[in-house]
Amino acid sequence: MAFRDDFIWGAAAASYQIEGNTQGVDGCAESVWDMCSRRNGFVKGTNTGFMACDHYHRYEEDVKIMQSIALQAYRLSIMWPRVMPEGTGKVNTQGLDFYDRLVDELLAKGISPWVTLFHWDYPMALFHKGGWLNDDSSDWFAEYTKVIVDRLSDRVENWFTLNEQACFIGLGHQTGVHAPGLELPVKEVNRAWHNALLAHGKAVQVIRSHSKRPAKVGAAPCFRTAVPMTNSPEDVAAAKAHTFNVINKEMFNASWWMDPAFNGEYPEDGLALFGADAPVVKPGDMETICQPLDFVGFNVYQSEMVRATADGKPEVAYPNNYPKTHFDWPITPEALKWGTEFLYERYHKPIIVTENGLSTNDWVSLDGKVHDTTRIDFLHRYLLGLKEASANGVDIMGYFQWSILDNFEWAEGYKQRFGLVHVDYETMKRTPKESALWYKSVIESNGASLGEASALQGWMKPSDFNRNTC
Ligand code: GCO
Repeated sequence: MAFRDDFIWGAAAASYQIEGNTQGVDGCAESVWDMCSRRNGFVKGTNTGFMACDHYHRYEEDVKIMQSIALQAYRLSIMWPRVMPEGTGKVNTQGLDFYDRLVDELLAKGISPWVTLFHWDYPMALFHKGGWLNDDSSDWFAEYTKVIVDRLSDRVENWFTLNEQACFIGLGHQTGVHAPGLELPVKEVNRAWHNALLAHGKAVQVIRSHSKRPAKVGAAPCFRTAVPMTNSPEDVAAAKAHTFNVINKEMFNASWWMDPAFNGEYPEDGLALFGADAPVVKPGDMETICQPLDFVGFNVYQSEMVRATADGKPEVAYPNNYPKTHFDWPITPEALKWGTEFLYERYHKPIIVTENGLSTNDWVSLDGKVHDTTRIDFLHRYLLGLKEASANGVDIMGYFQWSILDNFEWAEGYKQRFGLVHVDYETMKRTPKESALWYKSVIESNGASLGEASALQGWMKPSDFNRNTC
């Protein structure tokens, strides 16, 4: 079996990374990413997201490009402080109107909007009140969610609550390399973690109870994934264990997010590892967090390679001479095969790939085109991995390439280009890359143009890995 007949082919982007016009424009207030953009050295090259791709003013042109690529769906996010400058209370109608226009424009061009409520642009006004550490933060998020659902749910049917909690809590509150740039002790990190999970649960409740159309809801988490070095049952079991075991006190252990959201409990090994630093769970919290979801969103770019030691324990095999992206991430197309299989086996929900893509350093050639052949090969291989999982019976609903446009890559500034469309940040000129045309042919053939998944075999060579390094 190839991809299902109603497979959803899309691309994604996020408000702060493309919209720009954050600095008071039409009443937009600052987010924690604006604050960190102002902090010297936080973002490479002293770049900021203040103007990004100016999508706020150029959305019509951008949607037209999406249509020319034959996109069926577009995953967008809403900038909370654009809509509610104080985070709660007063609604900024001008800000909300923008998303109204965007949704209408997408629908007019036959593109289905998939809305992410939160993709990291947290209102500064709420950060001043303690942000995710404040135990009222999940109620603030529920209030904001209601405003969005009241306005858009007559047209929007598909929702994601939070994007990558592991990043905005783990990188934002633990290692401090993302906004708001905090380096808190684990106990406080877990407090913010638990509040964000509660926010997810309450948002699902609000969507379900207020949506004007039957709504489908999920989230878009990210976490450490693993692929086995070989297909031996021992290596496969080791890769699975490495994916779900809570192996450290960072926030990238899959089950630390997925088990509460899907099963209503924190995993035992995580509770044991965190001990007194584990989240404080009040009566009813886990019921609030564990709301019925329609799908598992899966953001995936790379995997660790894992093999079994002689006694069956997972061991990471570190790549030596191995192809890497401009970000220095190993290229592991099998992540889409094994990652989706492992998730499906454990949580039994349809899977939608909410992000996947390659960062390069593309430029416009003398002939006026962008020849991004590496992106084509990257997407081709990863999609073959996904096709194989689908052939093996994993219920895969769709795929969102990251990203429609080159954009503000957080602490990396504009250095990493992930787009199907090149953006000249001086002139804001958009140039669809060769990969955009290629992706169109994949969409139009529902993945048939990718060929057989077996072409992927032999990509990962054991000789590319060192046995004893770490
Ligand atoms: C993330 C975010 C995206 C990134 C993308 C590439 O995963 O960090 O969801 O906003 O831009 O993943 O790093």
